[in-house]
Amino acid sequence: MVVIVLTKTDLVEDPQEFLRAASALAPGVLLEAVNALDGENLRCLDGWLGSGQTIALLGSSGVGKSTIANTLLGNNRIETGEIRSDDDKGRHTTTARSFFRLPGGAWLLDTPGMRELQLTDVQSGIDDVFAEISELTENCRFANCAHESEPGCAVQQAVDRGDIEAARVNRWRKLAREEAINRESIAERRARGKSLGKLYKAVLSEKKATRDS
Ligand SMILES: Nc1nc2c(ncn2[C@@H]2O[C@H](COP(=O)(O)OP(=O)(O)OP(=O)(O)O)[C@@H](O)[C@H]2O)c(=O)[nH]1
Ligand SMILES: [Mg+2]
Ligand SMILES: [Zn+2]
Repeated sequence: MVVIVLTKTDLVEDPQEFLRAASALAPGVLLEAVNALDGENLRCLDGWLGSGQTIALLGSSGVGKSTIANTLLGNNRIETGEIRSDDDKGRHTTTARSFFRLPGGAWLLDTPGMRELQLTDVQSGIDDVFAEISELTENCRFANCAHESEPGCAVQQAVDRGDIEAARVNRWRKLAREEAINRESIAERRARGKSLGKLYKAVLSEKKATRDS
């Protein structure tokens, strides 16, 4: 489950315009807008922070991931960094993943700002977010349709009719392609005998260490 959290509402007059832009990118996705410095304001996230939940904060450097974590934790134990004044970008303050147990019982993973988002195993997520497009693909004439310029492509026809925005189809195609490439390279990596097991183990032992400390 993905929730888009817009931060820094206190710095704009009307966050509505940003909420609208975000929801246009991904119709149907859950959205919240917060002032990450204000605990009361973060109460809107409580629904995802119950006992037994594990959540990860993802986003570019400087957006306020660690600030959200600090406010939820009720202290300032995680270092945060002012954004650069010249280009408003973050300074990559957080450099490693870390796990925290929140007062409400959830586990929170703070992560370094993304330089690049790599997708893996997200086919079902793509199908959810672009449900209307993946449904259409079932009507393409060819089972292996690339939805570019094939005859009888139901996706292209929907674009031509004006039923779907071409830009949305492009975003979908880009993600689908990236997913396919990553899926392939992961399969190769696994075949070479490396596994993600190490990473999972590290996360689990960190989780355990935090719980025991
Ligand atoms: N006014 C305001 N400032 C915020 C808010 N959220 C974060 N900030 C500020 O934005 C700057 C960056 O916040 P961080 O929490 O360090 O950002 P981050 O996403 O953890 O960044 P990296 O660790 O570099 O990936 C800090 O100066 C925060 O105080 C907010 O909702 N309102
Ligand atoms: Mg951070
Ligand atoms: Zn097609």
